[in-house]
Amino acid sequence: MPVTRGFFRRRPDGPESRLPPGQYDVGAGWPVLTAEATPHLERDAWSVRVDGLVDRPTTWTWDDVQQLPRSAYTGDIHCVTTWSKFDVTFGGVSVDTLLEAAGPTADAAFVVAHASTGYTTNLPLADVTGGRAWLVWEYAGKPLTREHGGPVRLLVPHLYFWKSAKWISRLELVAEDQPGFWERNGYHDRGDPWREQRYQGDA
Ligand SMILES: Nc1nc2c(c(=O)[nH]1)N[C@H]1C(S)=C(S)[C@@H](COP(=O)(O)O)O[C@H]1N2
Ligand SMILES: [Mo]
Repeated sequence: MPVTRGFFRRRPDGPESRLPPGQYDVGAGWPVLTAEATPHLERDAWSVRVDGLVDRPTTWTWDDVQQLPRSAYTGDIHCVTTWSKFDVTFGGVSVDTLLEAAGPTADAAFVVAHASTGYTTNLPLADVTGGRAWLVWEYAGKPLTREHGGPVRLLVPHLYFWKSAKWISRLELVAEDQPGFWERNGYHDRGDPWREQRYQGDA
């Protein structure tokens, strides 16, 4: 996408830019980035559990999440490998809906998102509440494909995309931040693209 990249590079990164610092517009494609083998996970075999520091540990199956109020995200996503993708649309359920049911305790301050494959990533609780995080099973109106985390993945689009765990199976609420897979390997504990929090030690 040389034309698009040139267009954005002529503009300084500032309030007018849609691109966080150090990012480029990947265009129409959607790269697949996975540090593990893509699982074959049938919808009927999938479930997600919200547990840890909650009053009511709760498990939802595929049929269960279909009964919840639908919530969609349309906007941009940003990968730490420097691609950003504009105007993507995901459909699913707000993480707020799941947390309201499970009832985080007063001590809950962070979340460890677990994938059924073993991948983990850590997030401040504040980053998955307030309408900023979803469990999604649709992309552009179609079922989310396996390689992109289907049947259901986490979506936290205001943070770098490694925080959006594919094949989500569990949200564990904890009191202290616990680095996940990439965070133990040097990536930032929060990962805000606008503050360019790529690596441990970045502001
Ligand atoms: N379960 C799981 N989730 C994951 C990963 C992974 O390896 N396993 N990779 C992360 C990384 S580093 C990125 S950039 C995004 C990539 O999502 P995509 O392949 O749909 O573009 O998924 C994130 N979620
Ligand atoms: Mo990534």
